[in-house]
Amino acid sequence: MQLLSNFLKHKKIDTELVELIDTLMLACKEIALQLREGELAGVLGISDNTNIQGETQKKLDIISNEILKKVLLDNPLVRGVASEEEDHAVFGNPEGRFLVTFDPLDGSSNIDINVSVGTIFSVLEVPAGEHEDSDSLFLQPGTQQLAAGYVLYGPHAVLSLTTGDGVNMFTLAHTGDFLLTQEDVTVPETTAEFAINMSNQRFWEPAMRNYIDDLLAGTEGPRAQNYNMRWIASMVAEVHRILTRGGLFTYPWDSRDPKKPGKLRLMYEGNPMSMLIEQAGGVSSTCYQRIMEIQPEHIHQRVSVALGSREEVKALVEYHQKPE
Ligand code: AHM
Ligand code: MG
Repeated sequence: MQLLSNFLKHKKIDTELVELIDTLMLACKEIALQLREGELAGVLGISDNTNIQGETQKKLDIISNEILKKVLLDNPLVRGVASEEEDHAVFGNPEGRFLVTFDPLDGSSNIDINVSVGTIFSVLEVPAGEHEDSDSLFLQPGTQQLAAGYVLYGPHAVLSLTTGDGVNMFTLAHTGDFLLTQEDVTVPETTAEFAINMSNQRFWEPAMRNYIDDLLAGTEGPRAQNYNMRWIASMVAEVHRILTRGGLFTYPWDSRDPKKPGKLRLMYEGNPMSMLIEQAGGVSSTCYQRIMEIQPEHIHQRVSVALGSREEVKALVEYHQKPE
């Protein structure tokens, strides 16, 4: 089985990018170790802090964020990092070439119940020209990503990675190496499985309500097949399922906070997951536009997300094009 770095070298990926990915994996291995011991390491439960989005931080949100920040900023290739858990971007080497955004521990509401969580990351390049250190360096559409991926900390830890030439998966071995386990992952074009938090139904737009009603009608309804539903409340685990066997995942806009375009964050969740899904042949949309074409206005921007199997996401988007 091939080592991650050998695989990337064989694919002739830019050697600096390979080095950066190795650095990211060093941090993720440390996070995996912290997670493994749970209660024994005293890392479960909430902290006294809230993040910029007003969410209470779990102890492991903070620990994972600190590990990623430290390990990445120690690498001179890194100009700066932007994290879901930091108010503003944090900067390292002024000559660094890369910008990294991350959600250090996605699905952290699941930590205390020992359900899968993950680290999501996206790599951008510092734009050409003279720029001062500021959040604005990161405000690039998802189409500019050089690489994106996640490490899912489940029964085993798995990296799903794209550098813009397909998606490959690597499993963390007991030796501490990530080994290639799935090459050229593709999302099946059709599916009969969807993922949405149904408890928010009364807050959705009519188009989303109509679409889900039609799925629930099964063979009796216009979609003419029975659908199965899953909701893990860890996007990283839902996307892993979709990359593995297809499906549709959506966290749509809802009227609980009409000013926010959704719950998920464009730069830490929307863009990296969209790049993975598109690179595996799937579709990722807000239901109105391709997520990766959105020009971000601020680093913590939210976005409505619908991604997964090509035909199913297209069907959902069509519901949003029909007049009400
Ligand atoms: P987080 O980054 O704070 O963990 O929030 C994002 C998570 C996603 O992983 C998941 O899809 C969603 O929030 C679950 O939300 P809900 O609790 O509304 O089901
Ligand atoms: Mg998250």
